[in-house]
Amino acid sequence: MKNRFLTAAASLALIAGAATAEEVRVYNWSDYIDEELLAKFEAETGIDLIYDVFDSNEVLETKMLAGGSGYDVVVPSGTFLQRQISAGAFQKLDMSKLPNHKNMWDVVEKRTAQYDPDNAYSINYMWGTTGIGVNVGKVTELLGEDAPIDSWALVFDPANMEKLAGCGVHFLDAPAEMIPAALKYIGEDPDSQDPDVIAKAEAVYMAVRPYIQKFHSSEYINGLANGDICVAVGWSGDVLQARDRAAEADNGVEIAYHAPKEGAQMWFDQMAIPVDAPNPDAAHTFLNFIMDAQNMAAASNYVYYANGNKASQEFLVEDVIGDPAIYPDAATLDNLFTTRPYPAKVQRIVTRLWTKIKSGI
Ligand code: N2P
Repeated sequence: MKNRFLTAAASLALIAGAATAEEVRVYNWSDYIDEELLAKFEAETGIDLIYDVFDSNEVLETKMLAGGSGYDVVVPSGTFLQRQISAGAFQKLDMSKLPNHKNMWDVVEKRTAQYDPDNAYSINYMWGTTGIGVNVGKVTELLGEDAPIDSWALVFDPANMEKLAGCGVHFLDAPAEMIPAALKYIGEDPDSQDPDVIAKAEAVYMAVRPYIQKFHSSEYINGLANGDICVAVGWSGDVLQARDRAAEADNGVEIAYHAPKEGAQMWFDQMAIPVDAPNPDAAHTFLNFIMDAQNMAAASNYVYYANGNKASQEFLVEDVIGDPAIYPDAATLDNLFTTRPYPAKVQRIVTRLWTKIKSGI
């Protein structure tokens, strides 16, 4: 019993030390990191990492606007980040604590500056597209060899959806991406903030609503991989993870991802530090760890999303850096669009419309 010999002051210091053991609380998207990196962070820094996940920008935004989330690092997409910066939800990054910032990629930084001027509040974690994942075998069995798996018509044309309904179709529960996709399908500006244009999405959804099994933003990964569903409107890397899980299970399920040819949304998920983060120092340590070239490459190699880190590129596997669905070539890039945040009044209209679409009445 060594501690019997400790002085009272030393014991108190120990207790205080235990109570203030450094910890960092990170709130990131689900299926978005190699968990070995989390253990590596703790081993390298001695900081306890509490890692929670979400699958909806709206859920994160509610926490950010309410304040007091208790998180040190959060990961909104660009348009949401922009709105939350305006609301004063984040603190400026202290670049002196981020030596690995030199690894970031100017091509992505130019784009993210649209949401966060000078990239003063955030770093890019990953970026990707919103498109369609299919079980190739089932979809061609139901729609024939020329099934339009690379077109929004697959999921917005009721004639296709009627045939697909039996094998299971999931849509993302992400109005800021799903409304623009429907507008793109009917040839409208996907970035429209005009309530009359936005209203046109209602008819597109109502025509296929009976055939949508579920609106959910993360279950589709396993759903596709297991063969429980055959189509999902989903995020690029998530669908590619489903493809991998199916291949690992060796269950005969072949999954493919397409950013639809009519045009697909490109988004940027940004790591930022809430203004009331309990431990901003540890938050910076986490961000700096993530911006290490090898760590960032390990994350992308695991989740099949592109990142904003130039130095990581030499460590990316060919399956990632060489896949235009992940790192788009010029032709693919040409077909991608971005959106701006909805102003508050338009956002209320979008939220109401989405609730109506989901309820189907
Ligand atoms: C990760 C999904 C992140 C992409 N599962 C959505 N911005």
